[in-house]
Amino acid sequence: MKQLILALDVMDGEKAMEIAKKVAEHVDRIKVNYPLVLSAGVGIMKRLSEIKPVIADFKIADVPYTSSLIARIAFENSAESVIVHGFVGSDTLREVCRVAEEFGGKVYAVTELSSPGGEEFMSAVSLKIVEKAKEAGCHGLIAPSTRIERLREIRKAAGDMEILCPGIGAQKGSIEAVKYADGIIVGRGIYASGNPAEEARKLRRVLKI
Ligand code: NUP
Repeated sequence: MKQLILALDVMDGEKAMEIAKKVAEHVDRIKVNYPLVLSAGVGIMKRLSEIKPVIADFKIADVPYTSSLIARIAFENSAESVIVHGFVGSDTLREVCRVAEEFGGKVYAVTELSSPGGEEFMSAVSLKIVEKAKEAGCHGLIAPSTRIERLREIRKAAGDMEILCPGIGAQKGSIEAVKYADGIIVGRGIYASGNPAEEARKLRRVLKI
């Protein structure tokens, strides 16, 4: 079953809860990121996790020890998974996976950012990132819906690893991404619309997920 994941990048905790409750029946998981957690506090993750499983998109990108602390904070605050940058290399990837395992959590590694800048440096190494993420024990990958030809390559290299794709909606990613992805991440296209529940429902229909 392919998933629809809400990227809840609003900056008010109560607003986040309100949107999460409204869209709950149409989305599979909720992804939080710095804008919400830095504004509302880390406790928002536990509250949201009572509605849907929470992915902590902290794009962890530090030395192994510091990265392990960040991952631990995410899991201790009810995250079911964390996102780590793939370019950090094997040692950090392994350390984050080790912490995740303690909590029965999952780790997704960013291959190349969906934004245009993702092509400047990351595209050149993203297939290598796939290999390192797989070796380190990452459960899945984040890959762009904005560059379908890259996504196709990443899927080929990833085998049966889970792939989550951001970019559909505000970043003009292609809905063709759904062919290669296990989950589609949408933020502004849902939460910034007049009717988030209706938008999420429509997206499911358009994406046939
Ligand atoms: O490559 C990535 N692109 C991306 O947009 C990796 C990500 N984690 N994201 C995140 O997905 C981004 O930080 C935001 O939280 C979400 C996309 O939101 P939107 O562009 O649909 O509003």
